[in-house]
Amino acid sequence: MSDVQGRTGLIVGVANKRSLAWAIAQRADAAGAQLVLTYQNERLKENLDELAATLSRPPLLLPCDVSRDEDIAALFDHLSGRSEGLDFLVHGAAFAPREALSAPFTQTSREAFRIALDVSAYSLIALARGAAPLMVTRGGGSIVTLSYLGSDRVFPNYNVMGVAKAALESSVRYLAADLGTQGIRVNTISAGPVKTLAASGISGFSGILQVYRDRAALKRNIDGSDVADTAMFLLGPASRGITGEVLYVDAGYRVMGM
Ligand code: 0WE
Repeated sequence: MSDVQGRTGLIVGVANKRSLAWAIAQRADAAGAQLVLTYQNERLKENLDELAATLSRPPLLLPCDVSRDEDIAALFDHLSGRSEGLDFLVHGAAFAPREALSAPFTQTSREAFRIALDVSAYSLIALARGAAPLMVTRGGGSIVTLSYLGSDRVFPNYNVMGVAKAALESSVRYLAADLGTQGIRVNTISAGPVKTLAASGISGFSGILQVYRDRAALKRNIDGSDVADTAMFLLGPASRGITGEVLYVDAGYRVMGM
């Protein structure tokens, strides 16, 4: 029994078993939520099929490449035809072309900038717009997205993703103001670094993990379960008075002065 028990939620951004969106999906499923999960393309669908089979309730799997308006329209067309509406949305999609995460920031191309902000920030606005009417039928809802402190501070190689996360966090505040009148809350979890598949292969990533472990108040790194528990709080009624916020799930890294 929990806050999201009997609720219906859409989770976007599960790419593999190490995705933070997957950690949230597992926890929401265990808590009794009915889930809709999206996959970006047919190659990733096979992955998601295997993961979905491990959940206690079979989720609905739908295609959605968040950079395509047609995909987002088709997703919400499908969900509108189902009548039960939507109680929550989890957005965990992010992408920047690999070269933009290794070359000097001044080398960021117009195309890499466009892709990073489109996939990682604009997609939240488009998905929130689609989800809002379905949430209104349920008397309100909760939207949670995933961010990183690179929005505010410089981390080596995070580069244009930092710019995208700044846009994402600002979008959270504007969406919270816009959708608050409909009883829809919008918040973001700023997670400490986790060795997801997206992060592996980033040069210097284990160095970042080590700096976090050394400096964080709790002297450890965080994992998917830390993020998932905070997500349950933000998705459920316990956080009913919170919107437009950035919650740091970083073992206390950000508050340390040295
Ligand atoms: O937001 C992220 C990762 C996002 C990400 C990762 C990749 C790798 C593969 C976006 N796009 C891509 N594109 C690829 O081709 N994080 C918070 C994790 C992360 O990524 C970093 C970090 C941290 C922390 C990249 C450089 C430096 C630090």
